[in-house]
Amino acid sequence: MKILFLNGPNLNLLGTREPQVYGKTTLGDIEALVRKQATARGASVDFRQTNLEGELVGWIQTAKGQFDVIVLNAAAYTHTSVALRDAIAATGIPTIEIHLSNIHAREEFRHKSLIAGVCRGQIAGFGANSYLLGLEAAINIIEPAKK
Ligand code: CA2
Repeated sequence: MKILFLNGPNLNLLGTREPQVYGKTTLGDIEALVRKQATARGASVDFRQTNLEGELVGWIQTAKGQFDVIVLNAAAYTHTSVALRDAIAATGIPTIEIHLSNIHAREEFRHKSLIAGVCRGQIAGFGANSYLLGLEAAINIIEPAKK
């Protein structure tokens, strides 16, 4: 089970600015939590962040054949990027959209996600736990729970 976590612009600032909105946990702390849970669940994880839209597009394109699922916090590009949407659709790799905050309870411009329609689903509003829920959703796509 190979899962690619991608993080968009300004998420490198987590824990250092606006703690009232995004909490005090850094992206490094979140990565450590994700890695710990992934190890326990037998999954391998690649965890990346960039401030560049084109770099995200490139990583999504080259994930084909390398990863089973992408878990994506596209940050502000969620609301603006047709290029990201097209890249997700083109790879065909199941992609899970995640957000720390509940984007639907915030400013109107954050309510619209341009990538939601090409993602398997969206997890938003659970802080750092959105990443762990994203990991669980990814594992469940790769190995569906038996009923
Ligand atoms: O809630 C989320 O995870 C977001 O993807 C975060 C983005 C925002 O544009 C989306 O609407 C929702 C912002 C990430 C920037 O994070 C910062 C962290 C600390 C200080 C400043 C920005």
